[in-house]
Amino acid sequence: MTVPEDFNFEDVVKKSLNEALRERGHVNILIAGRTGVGKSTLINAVFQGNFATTGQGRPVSKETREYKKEGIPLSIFDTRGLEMADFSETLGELEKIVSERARTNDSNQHIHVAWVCISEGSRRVERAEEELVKMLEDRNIPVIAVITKANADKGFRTEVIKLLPTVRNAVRVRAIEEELDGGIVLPSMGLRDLIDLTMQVVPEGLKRAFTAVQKIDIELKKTQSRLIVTGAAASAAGMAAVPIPFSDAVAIVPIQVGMLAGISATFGLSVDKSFLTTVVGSIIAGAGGTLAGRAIASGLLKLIPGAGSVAGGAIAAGTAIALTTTLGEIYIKVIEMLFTQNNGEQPTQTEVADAFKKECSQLAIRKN
Ligand SMILES: Nc1nc2c(ncn2[C@@H]2O[C@H](COP(=O)(O)OP(=O)(O)O)[C@@H](O)[C@H]2O)c(=O)[nH]1
Ligand SMILES: [Mg+2]
Repeated sequence: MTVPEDFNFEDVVKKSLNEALRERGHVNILIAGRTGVGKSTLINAVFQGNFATTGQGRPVSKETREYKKEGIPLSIFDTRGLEMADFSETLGELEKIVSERARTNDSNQHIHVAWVCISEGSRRVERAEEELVKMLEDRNIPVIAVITKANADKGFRTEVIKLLPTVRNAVRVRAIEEELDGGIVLPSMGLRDLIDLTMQVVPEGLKRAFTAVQKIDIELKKTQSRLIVTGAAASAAGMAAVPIPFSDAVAIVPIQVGMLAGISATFGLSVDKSFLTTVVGSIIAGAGGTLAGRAIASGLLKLIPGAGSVAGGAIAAGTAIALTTTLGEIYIKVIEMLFTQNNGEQPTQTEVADAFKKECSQLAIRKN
C-alpha cells in the first residue's frame, strides 16, 4: 500500500486552510451612535474577542475608528460624535469611507451592514441619525436601528421606525444585565434578534464570516457548519462511485481535511496549519485502533508522519460518505460544546484537539 508520490500532507493542510479562510471572507460592520449610547458595550457583548476594550482602534477619520483583531474576520467601524453640532462633517467623512470601499471589486472591503444605535432613554431621534440612515440606505447599505439600554419601550420603537422608515428593522437591546433598586435583575435581551436580523441582510458570501465572529447564536454556527458537512459528503460520493481500494482512499483526505478546516473557520476558531494538523492527528490517535476508526482514518492515517501502516481491504462509496458525515458531525458536536462552555468565546487549540480525540475514541468503543 503506497501513497501517491505527489501527495503531500502538508500541502493538503495548507490548501484546505487557505480555501476555508478565503471562502469565509471578512465582514465589515458600521456601528454608529452618539457617545455613551452603549456601542462599545454592545460590541463586546455580541462579538468574539472583546473588540472594544482592546486598544483604541485605528482612526479612519476624525470620528470613525476601525477595530480588528488577528484571526477574527471582522472589522468594526465605530462612528461617534453624532451629537455634535458639526455632525455633517462626520457624515461627510463617513460617506467618503463608505463610497471608496464600495468602489473596490473586493467584496471583503465593502461595508456590509450598519447598526445605528439610539438609546431608549433619550426618547429622541435626531436629525443626525435621520441623515446618517438616509446616506447609508442611498448607498445600498442595509441599516438596522438598535435601540440601546432598553427597559421601557413606551412606544419609542414605533416612533423610531416612523422617523427612520428605510431601516430594515428596529431592535430593542439590553447588552448587559441591569440591576434595579431592590435587587431585581433584568437580564440582557434582544441580542439574538439583532444577530438573526443582521444575518438576513449580510451578503450571501459573507454569512460564514458573520456566523464566525458573533458569539450569541451558537446554533447558527452549527447550522452553517452542517452545510459544509453535506457538501463534503457529496464530494466524497462523487469520488467514490465505485468501491475504492484502501490505498486510493487517499483521494478522500483533502475533502475531509477541507471539511474540518471549513467547520473550524465557520465556528470562528483561529485556525492555522499546526492546529489543523493536530486536529487531524487526534482522529488517528483517538479512533485509529478500531475498524470504524481505521476506516475514518484510512485516508488520513498513512499521511501523518510516523503514523505507520493500515490493514488492507477496500471501502465502499457509501461507507466513505457515511464516514465523512460522521467525522464532520463529531467535530461539530465537540466544538459546539466547547464554545457553549466558553460563553461563545474560542476554546484553545489544545482543548479542541483533546475533546475531539476523546469523542473519537468513544465512538470507537461504541462501534466495538
Ligand atoms: N443599563 C445598561 N447600561 C448600559 C447598556 N449598554 C451600555 N450601558 C452603559 O452605558 C455606558 C456607556 O456605554 P458605552 O458602551 O461606553 O457607550 P459608547 O460610548 O456608545 O461606546 C456604560 O456605563 C455602560 O455600562 C445597557 O444595555 N444597559
Ligand atoms: Mg465606545
